[in-house]
Amino acid sequence: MGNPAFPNIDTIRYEGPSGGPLSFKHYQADEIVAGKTMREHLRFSVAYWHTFRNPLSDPFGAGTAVRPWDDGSDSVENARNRVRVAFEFFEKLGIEFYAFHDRDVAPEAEDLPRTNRILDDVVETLKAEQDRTGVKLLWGTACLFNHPRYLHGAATSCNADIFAWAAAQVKKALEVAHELNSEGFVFWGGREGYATLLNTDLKRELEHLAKFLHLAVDYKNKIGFGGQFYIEPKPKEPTKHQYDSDVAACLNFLRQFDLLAHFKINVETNHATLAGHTMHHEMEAAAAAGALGSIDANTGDLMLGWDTDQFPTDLYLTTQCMLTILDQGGLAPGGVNFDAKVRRESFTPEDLFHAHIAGMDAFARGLKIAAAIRDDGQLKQFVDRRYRSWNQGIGARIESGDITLEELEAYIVEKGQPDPNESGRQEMLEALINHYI
Ligand code: XLS
Ligand code: NI
Ligand code: NI
Repeated sequence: MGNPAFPNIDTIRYEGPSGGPLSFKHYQADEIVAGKTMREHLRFSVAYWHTFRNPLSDPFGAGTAVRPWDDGSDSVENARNRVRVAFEFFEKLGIEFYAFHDRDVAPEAEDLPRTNRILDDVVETLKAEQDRTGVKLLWGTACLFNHPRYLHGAATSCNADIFAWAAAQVKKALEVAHELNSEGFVFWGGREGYATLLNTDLKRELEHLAKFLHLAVDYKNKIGFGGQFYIEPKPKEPTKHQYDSDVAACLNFLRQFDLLAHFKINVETNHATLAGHTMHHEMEAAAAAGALGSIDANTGDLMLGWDTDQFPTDLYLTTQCMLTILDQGGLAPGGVNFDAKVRRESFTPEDLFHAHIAGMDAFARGLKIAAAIRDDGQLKQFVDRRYRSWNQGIGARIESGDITLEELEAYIVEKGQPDPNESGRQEMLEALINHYI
C-alpha cells in the first residue's frame, strides 16, 4: 500500500447536525430506521467512472480535475494504483459498494486478447482490495459507447462485426463480474438508438438488441453468475432517440422479447427527467411491474436539457425515492449508486468527499422522513380510503374479473347517479409532506 491519496482526510464520521463539513450530519450507518440499519436500507455505491475517471471537461473546455495520484497515462501501473486510491476513498466514506465499466478500470489495448489480459491484471487488484476492505461490487458493465467502433451503436450497429465485438466484450465483462462476486450487471444502451430514421431499420435493430441480451442471459446461466441483470433507461444523449428511452419503453421491450424474467430496471434520476418524467414516476412505474431493481442516484438541472449528473441533495427527491423503496421492502441486491460527478468548478480531491457526503446525508434524511411519513400513516390511510369502493360490492367484483358489461349496465341503471366524487386534497397532502421535511 503506497502513500494515502487523501492524507488530510480522516474516516468520515457521524457528528450530528452541528458537525464539521467533512462529517455526516444525518447518515449513521448503524442507526436503525424502520427495522433495518441505514446501511442495509441505502446500500450506497460509488460510480468509478465519474469519481476516478472523469477529468471534468465540458464541450467548451478542458478537464479541470486535480487528481495528484493519477499520472494521466494508460499504464497498468496507473490503473492499479487508481484502484488502491478508490478503495481508500470508499473506506474513508464508509461506502460499501462501487460500480464500474470494464474500460473505467483498465485501458484498452490493440486487440481483444491483450485488452482482456490487462483487465485481468487490474481485476486481481480489485479482488485483493475487495477482500481487504469488504467493499463489494454493486454492478459491473461493459462500455459499449466510448470507442469509435461503436459510432453506429453496439448491439444495434448496422455492422454485424461490431455486434460480435460488443458481444465478446460483454462475455468478458460478465466473467469479471462473476469473478468479483458482483451483485449485479447493468446494460445501459449507450449508443443503442439512432441519429436519423432515414438510415435506420428500427425493427431489425430492436431484434438485434433483444438477441444480444438473450445471449448475455444464456452466458450468465452457463457460467453460473448469480448477479441481477438490469437495463437502465435513458431517452436521448448520445443518440437522438435511445431504444431504452424510459421505464415503460424498457418494460415493453423486455416483455415483447421474452426477457422480463431476467431483468430489472436501474432507474436514474437525470434520465427520468430527460424523458419528461419525475424520478418518482419512473420508480413507481418500475415497482408496479415488480421490476424496480436499483437506482442511479443523481439529479439534473431542470434549467438545462442534458445529463448533468449532479449529486442528489434535494430532500423532496430523496424522500420520494425512499417512499417507493420502503414500500417495496428495500432495493437489495440493488442499491443507491451515485452516478454523479462533481461540478467542473469543484475540482479538488476534497470535493469528491463533500459531494458524496452531501448525497449520503440527503438520502439518510430522505429515509428518515419517508419512514416518519409511513409511521404516521395519514398518507396511506388517505390513499386507501380514496379507493375504498373497490374493496367490496361492485368494485371487488370488477377487480376479481367476475362481471360482464351487461351486469355493469344493470347495476348502474338500478343505482342511478353515483355519489359525487370526493376531493383529491393535493394541497393538503403536499402540506403533510412538508410537515415531515
Ligand atoms: C449514462 C449512464 C451510464 C450508466 C452505465 O448516462 O448513466 O453511466 O449508468 O453505463
Ligand atoms: Ni447511470
Ligand atoms: Ni446518466
